[in-house]
This record gives sequence, structure tokens and C-alpha cells, in this order.
Amino acid sequence: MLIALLPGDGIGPEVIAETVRVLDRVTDQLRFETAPVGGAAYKAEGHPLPPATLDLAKRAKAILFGAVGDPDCDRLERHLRPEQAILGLRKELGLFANLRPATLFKELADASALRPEVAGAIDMVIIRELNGDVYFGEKGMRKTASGRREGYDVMSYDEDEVARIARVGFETARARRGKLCSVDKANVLETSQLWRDVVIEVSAEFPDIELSHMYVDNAAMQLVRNPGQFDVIVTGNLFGDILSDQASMCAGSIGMLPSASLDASQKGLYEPIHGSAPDIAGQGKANPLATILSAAMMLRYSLGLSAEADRIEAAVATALEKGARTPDLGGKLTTTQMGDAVLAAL
Ligand code: GGG
Repeated sequence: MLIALLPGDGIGPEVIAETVRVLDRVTDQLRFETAPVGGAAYKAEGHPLPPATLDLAKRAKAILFGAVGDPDCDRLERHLRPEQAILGLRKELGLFANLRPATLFKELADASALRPEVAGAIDMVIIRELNGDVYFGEKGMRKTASGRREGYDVMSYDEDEVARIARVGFETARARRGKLCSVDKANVLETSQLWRDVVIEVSAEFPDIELSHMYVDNAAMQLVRNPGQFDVIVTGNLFGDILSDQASMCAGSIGMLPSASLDASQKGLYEPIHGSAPDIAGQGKANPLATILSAAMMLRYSLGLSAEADRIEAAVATALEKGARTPDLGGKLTTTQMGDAVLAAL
């Protein structure tokens, strides 16, 4: 099975390298092809998502993605910035459903930003819509009548976009504890009012699921106050981006959270939720576990290799149990040593 490896920028290549070592250990059914993406692709080929990279992503059975973002590219025109590569892949491949499990490994209770009695209960999936919202609405920079610069990003969702992500939310809740919380800002935003109306309409198909609604500001507070109340959260692109980063600190570190971005047929792009962390790139300080856990999701969701996925997740838990910690978790292991610890547990 062909896997597209898109390591990207900053710490992306380091965490992907450890993940490939782990994948090679659990299965010989994968064939890897690597292509540049993000700032690395811009520097090599003049575009963050070159046609050959997109072609590889389309041909592959699944995509393993590192991270994009490069301070050297900050002043480029928006369509050439590294982040456009991941937005382009999501749009071109129809990857509309981003699943971000946030679970606190019991061994990491000390690393959570929360009090131990609160942190112990974290086991949720945040589902972030990926193809709409301010990310893809009309945007630009203009001058007001009085000559001031004004930036704008239009937030929009149509009802079909909301209904399809709502169904992913309900189905995910059905396979877990049966609770779905839809997060919006319906007291202020028109898009959120539509979001809430459509989620309620779709709920008629899922009478067995307990549905609740929460404003995003309250959700941010509840994630810290009582994260154990959440089973599945479904929300829009921008709110999901922010809330899942917040949830990652409850789960110990942003270096621990994997993600899957799926299309309607379970083809997927798998990546850690963290970015390229240019400040620590090349120093062996990055935690590869979020990428290794993303690879486990890839085996389970896109490749039908659930037993191998279970083995990887168990090995990560064992490595943590034995005290393996990168600096983000308060330890001293290098990226490669953390990869070694997972391999040893396999
Ligand atoms: N691995 C995640 C990553 O590279 N994130 C960089 C980024 O800017 N992503 C945009 C987004 O997630 O909305």
C-alpha cells in the first residue's frame, strides 16, 4: 500500500523519520514515497504544494504529514505561504472531517496543565470541520473610505457542509459513549445559527445520541473546568483549531495529539496537530509521539490494520510508563531516543 510521506518544515522531518521506523517494525505492507511540501517545497520548487506532491497525495492510499510553517516565508504573498499547502490538500482531496482525539495517558497526569483530579477524566474526540469557515471564505485587504487599511475574512457555511460533519460527529459518538456536544457562537454569528439549526435537524437521524450545544467561549472554559463531561465535540474550522490546541495542554502536551483528516471514503491525511516549531527544529527536542499516534490512526482508519494500530498505541503507553519523556513532557530524551523507547516497547 502506497503511503505519501510529506515531512514539510521545521520539526516535521524529524518526527516523520521516527514514525517510519515504527511503521516498518509493525508491518511490511507499506511502501513510502516522499515529496516536499510547505516552506521546503517553496524553497525547492517555488510553490508550497507542487503538482507532483499533490499527484502523489492523490495516488497514495493515505498521507502521513509532518508540519508546515517557516518564518523565512512570513512575508510571502498568502498563496505562497507554507500553510497554504495543508489547506490546499484538505480542499483538493475533500478532507472535510478532522478527528482529534484528546486522551490523557494516565502516565502523564503530572504533565497535564490541569489539577490531577480533573485531568484524570480526559478522553474525548474533537471533530473539526476542515473545508469551510473563515479559512476558505473571501478574504482580502482594502482601504476604507477614510483611507485606513482593513483586512477581512468572510465566515460562511452552507447547510450541506454542516450536515455532513454533524453526521461524522453523531457516528463517532455512537461508537463511543453516545454524547455529542456541538460548539458554536449562535448568540452572535449567523453561520453559527445555521450550524445549530442543521445539527438539530440531523439529530433526528440519531435518536440514541445525547446532543448538547455550547457557545465556544463557554466550551473553552469547560475544557479546563470539567473536561470529563466531553465525549465528542463537533465544531467549525476556526473554533476546532483553537479548542483542540487547548485540549492538548490538558492532555499533557501538544506533542501528544494526533489527528486524522478524512474524506467521505475514509481516505485520509494523518498529522500531529502541532506545527513546525522552528525554534526547536534540528535540535532533536521534538516529541515524535503525536506523529507516531497519527500513524496508528492511519493504520486503523485508512488501511484496515487495526491490530498493528493497537500495538503502536500500547507501545507508546509502555514507553511512557517506563518514564520516557521528551522536554515538552518534562524529560530529557531526544526525538530519536523517544523513537527508540517506542521500538523497544514493540
Ligand atoms: N501538523 C499541523 C500543521 O502543520 N499545522 C500548521 C498550520 O498552519 N495549519 C493550519 C491549520 O491547521 O489550520
